[in-house]
Amino acid sequence: MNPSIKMPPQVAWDSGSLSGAPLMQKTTHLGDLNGIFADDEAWRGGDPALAVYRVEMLDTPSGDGELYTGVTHLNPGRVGNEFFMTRGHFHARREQGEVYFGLRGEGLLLLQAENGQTRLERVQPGSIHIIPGLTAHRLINTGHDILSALAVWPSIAGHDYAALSGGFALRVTTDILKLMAKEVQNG
Ligand code: PAN
Ligand code: ZN
Repeated sequence: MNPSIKMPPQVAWDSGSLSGAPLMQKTTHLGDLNGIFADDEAWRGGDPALAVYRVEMLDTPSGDGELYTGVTHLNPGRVGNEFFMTRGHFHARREQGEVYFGLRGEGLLLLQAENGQTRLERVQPGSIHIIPGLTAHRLINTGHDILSALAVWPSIAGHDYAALSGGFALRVTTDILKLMAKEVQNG
C-alpha cells in the first residue's frame, strides 16, 4: 500500500491566518478589559464594542501530552497613553511553558516571574520567544499594524488570569517606549 500524504494546517506568514483545519475563534473587546489599563477614565471613554484582539486556534484534542496552537491578532491602539495589549496570564499549571513566534507587526512580549521581576522581548516577524514555566506573559502592540504571533502550549497548562488582577509590575506607555528607545541609542 502506498503511504498517503496528509495536508497539514497552514499559517499564512504575511497575515498570520490559520487555515486547512477546524478552527476556534475568540475576540476580546475593549469592554471586556475592565481593570486592565491604568487609565480607567480613558478606558470608560472608549467604545466597549471595539475589538482589541482575536485568537484563532486549531481545534485539536486536549489532555496529557497534547499541544494547542493559536494565533493572536492584536490590533494597534492605545487606552490613554498605554498600548493595546492582551489580558496576560500565568498558566494555571504554573510549571508549563509556551513558545511564541512573531509573524506580523511589531510589539513586545512582557514576561513576569512570580517574584514580580519583569523583562521585555521585541516581537517582530520571525522572532522566537521561549516562555519558561512560572512566567506570566502578555503581548503589547507598539506599532501601527496588527501584531500577530503564533503560540504553541501544552493543553493541560490552563490560564490563571486572577493571579494578575492587580496588574503586571510594568506598563508600556508611549513615554516608557521613548525612554527605552533613547537607552538603546545611547547604548
Ligand atoms: C495565548 C493567549 C492569547 C490571548 O494563546 O491566550 O495571546 O491572551 P490572554 O489569554 O492573556 O487573553 C497563550 O498565551 N496561551 O497560553
Ligand atoms: Zn499562555
